[in-house]
Amino acid sequence: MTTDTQTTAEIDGFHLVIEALKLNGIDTIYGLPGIPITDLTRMAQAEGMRMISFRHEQNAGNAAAIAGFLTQKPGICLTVSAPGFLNGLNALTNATTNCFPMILISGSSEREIVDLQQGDYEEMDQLAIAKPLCKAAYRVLHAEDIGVGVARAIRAAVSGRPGGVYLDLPAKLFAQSMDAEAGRKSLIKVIDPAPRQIPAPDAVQRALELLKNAKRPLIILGKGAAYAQADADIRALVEKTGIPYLPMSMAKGLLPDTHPQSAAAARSYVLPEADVVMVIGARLNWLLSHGKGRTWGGKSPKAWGGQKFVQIDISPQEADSNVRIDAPVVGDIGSCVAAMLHGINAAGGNWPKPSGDWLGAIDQRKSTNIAKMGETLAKNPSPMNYHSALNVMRDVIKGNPDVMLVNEGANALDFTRSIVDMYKPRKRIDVGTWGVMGIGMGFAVAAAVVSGGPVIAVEGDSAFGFSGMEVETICRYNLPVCVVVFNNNGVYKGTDVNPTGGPDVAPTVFVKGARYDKMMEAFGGVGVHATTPAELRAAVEEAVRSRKPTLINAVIDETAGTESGRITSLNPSAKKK
Ligand code: FYN
Ligand code: ADP
Repeated sequence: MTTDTQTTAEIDGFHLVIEALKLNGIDTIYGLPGIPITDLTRMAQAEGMRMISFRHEQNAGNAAAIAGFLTQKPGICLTVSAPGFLNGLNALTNATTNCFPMILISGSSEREIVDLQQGDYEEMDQLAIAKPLCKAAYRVLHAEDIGVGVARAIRAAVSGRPGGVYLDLPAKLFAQSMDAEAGRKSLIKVIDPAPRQIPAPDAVQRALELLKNAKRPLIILGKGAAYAQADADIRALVEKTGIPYLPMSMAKGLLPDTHPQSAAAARSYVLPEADVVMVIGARLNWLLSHGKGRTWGGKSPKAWGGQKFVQIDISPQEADSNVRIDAPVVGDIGSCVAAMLHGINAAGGNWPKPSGDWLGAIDQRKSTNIAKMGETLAKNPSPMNYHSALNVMRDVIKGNPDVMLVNEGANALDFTRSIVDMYKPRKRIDVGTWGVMGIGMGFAVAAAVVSGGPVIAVEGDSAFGFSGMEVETICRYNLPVCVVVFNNNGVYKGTDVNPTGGPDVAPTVFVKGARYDKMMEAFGGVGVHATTPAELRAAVEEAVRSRKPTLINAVIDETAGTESGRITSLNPSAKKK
């Protein structure tokens, strides 16, 4: 459909923005209409873009961010000024922290009034506020600069280490008009937005030498490796070297979790014991105990110490951020892994396999942990607990490996990560680097929009609350999303009591016996109240089959779970208990 402005000799700012995005292959906007961008949302739809409207900008922002991760194109989030912008900013910052490419486009109030602080409608210096919280931030004041503004935002989001970009578009810009031909000529189709970065041959050689001489090598795959979409080469690198690997949470499925070289079930053994660790697209941050040891769940295994590290990363500044990196390999993961493979192939059959002792010790740990897990999963307690419920989810994902799995919570996150095996790359998306709650429904919407296939969101009842209103969005767009709320009546558990005996419940406790399923029914979706694994199984399988928006209120024993899940060590009060 073509609108009036386009057929005349003039083109306005609204249409230049839309055309600039479309020219760069961007076909979807996640956002929320309002002043001054309501017409932009209407016109984008009229011009054939998919406009997914949310109920809160943070969820739209999370959707855009994960769409960026899944597609390697910047996800676009569109918001109104000041408060809407701030709501979206949370997701933009989270995207930047997670290295997801995203562009937050916000309308803003009149510069002249904002800069003199004269009290405009939704007055705020948005550009200044966004700048320290994202990878790059730009403002466009003139219609003829829209092409450059969008091009710069795209390049900044996807080149090098991906991240979040803020694009500030003042209200006046949209109404500006210019000669249509000149306007279209001013738009830029970005050539090679994320140029390959080929690693230096000597850096590759240094890394190969270190690996070759390792006695107890280990590979850690992070979400950067998943983002890179170099799946076949990564698998070949792991298999040709025979090195055991550990997937970070969103790298699960890069190789199937059932792969014999997966050391996931021996995590706390392999991390301190390895002598050379090759980290591919993961940072040695808190999730890897800063490369130093100390771990989780109240355990205190020996510090790592003495390991040598190879780190493959696109950011030259990442190496040495926590511990010495003996062989940094800087470049895009596709090129780096290809170069490493080339070196390994060149060694022909002479590439040494890791020692039998090392592999045997890992296998032993794995078998013990897997057997222990098997026993726990086989139990069928009443009421249902995390394990008996997740045993069902594990089977469903095994039977439907293309389903996208969204996961957030504390125990609901930790148990799902270790119990539910993933079989394909980029099928598991979760709380990421910050361990942030609230990504659930935004991620679920985008996963359904991007993949076109079924999505299951395993949600703690607390985590679900942060984005729960988007079940209306799921119903409105009729998305094949099945939300499973693990309902144990509270944050961590539902058993805390107010020590004063006063009328208020404890801060961690919710309404007991809440029926989250009714929320989905309110908007025309399917709601199911499941109290047994059999009921849960039937409901999830039906949701995946029917593709109807579904919310299953899975009632979990309110005494199940531990405070802070597996990261008790970060919670002073849990440590004290
Ligand atoms: C893993 N494990 C298994 C399996 N997979 N056992 C049997 N079978 C299978 N398939 C074992 C694994 O060896 C560990 O046991 C244990 O299960 C847990 O595995 P996990 O989850 O990989 O390991 P761990 O130590 O919890 O990982 C640390 C972590 C993780 C920091 C990477 O906890 C994490 O990602 N946390 C994020 C938490 C978060 O963001 N929370 C949100 C905020 S919650 P052992 O080897 O015996 O240790 C707000 O309160
Ligand atoms: P995880 O949370 O899974 O451990 P992180 O988010 O900590 O992963 O790390 C991802 C790393 O991957 C970042 O250091 C980032 O620079 C890097 N990265 C992202 N994309 C690429 C890419 N295409 N090539 C190389 N490195 C990448």
